Amino acid sequence: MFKRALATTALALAASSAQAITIEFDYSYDTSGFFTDQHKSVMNAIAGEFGTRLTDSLAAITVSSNNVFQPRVDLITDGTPTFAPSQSIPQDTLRIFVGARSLTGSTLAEGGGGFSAGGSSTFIDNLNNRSQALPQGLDFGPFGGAMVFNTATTWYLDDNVTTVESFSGFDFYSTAIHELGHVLGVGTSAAWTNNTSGLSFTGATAMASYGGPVPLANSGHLLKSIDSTFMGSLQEPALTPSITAGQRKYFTELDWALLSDIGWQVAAVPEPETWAMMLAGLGLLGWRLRRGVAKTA
Ligand SMILES: [Ca+2]
Ligand SMILES: [Ca+2]
Ligand SMILES: [Zn+2]
Repeated sequence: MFKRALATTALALAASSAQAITIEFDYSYDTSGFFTDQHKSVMNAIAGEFGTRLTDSLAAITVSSNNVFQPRVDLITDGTPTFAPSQSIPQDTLRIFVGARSLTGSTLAEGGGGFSAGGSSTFIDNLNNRSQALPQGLDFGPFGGAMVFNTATTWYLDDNVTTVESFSGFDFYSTAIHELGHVLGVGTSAAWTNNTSGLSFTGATAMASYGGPVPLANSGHLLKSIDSTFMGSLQEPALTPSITAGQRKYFTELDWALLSDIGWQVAAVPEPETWAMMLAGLGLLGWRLRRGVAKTA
């Protein structure tokens, strides 16, 4: 239903003048071998899409013998956490550790982030906001985070996520962009909390998009009955609590507005053909709560 032919009009690549974010997915802790080339292809498409539309400026994280940063690579809250070795992250880069395990109940995946660190206050401050505008807590600037997918789920792996076909199973792309929203701070950051009032999100960009305070289903998700738009078509946002088998959900304008309100610089809505290029990867070469997305019957 979002299938579109390439337009014949000339296209200005407006996004190319902005500073793109590099999204690195780190598979080195995928010990179960969940991520096949098909999975990685979807993740690469997402890295292209989000890396191009997020136009922020993130300071580098540079570790030393005194300044230690160990990203958390699991999202397990009921066991011993696993941290990666201390590591630096280049400027304008987000490093997201991805893996899979059997998740209980109806949870399809979880996303969030955390780390263990020690060092100077300047170093620690930079881990928390990567030189975003002060005061802290309004402009979220993480190192990246972690995402874990349920190995027990029957996933649909689309070899071209710009087209929607009939499918069974749960859409890996839709689930991954939902979790990426959490990694980027939706429901998991002080900037998010500071823009909520009870079960309403009151960030200015989102309110302008929705037409008033945006109703939430819980502290980290939009109400499922909300509609926004993707490429001009009405769609349930990506950041509602659940998705149905056979359902594709793209990141709607309201989802992007949430990111804008928690401090991300977001490029203008791309033309459909630009968006397709971004997905093809051609556009441009503290502890936070974990959040899940559930499946609906
Ligand atoms: Ca497709
Ligand atoms: Ca920012
Ligand atoms: Zn969620």
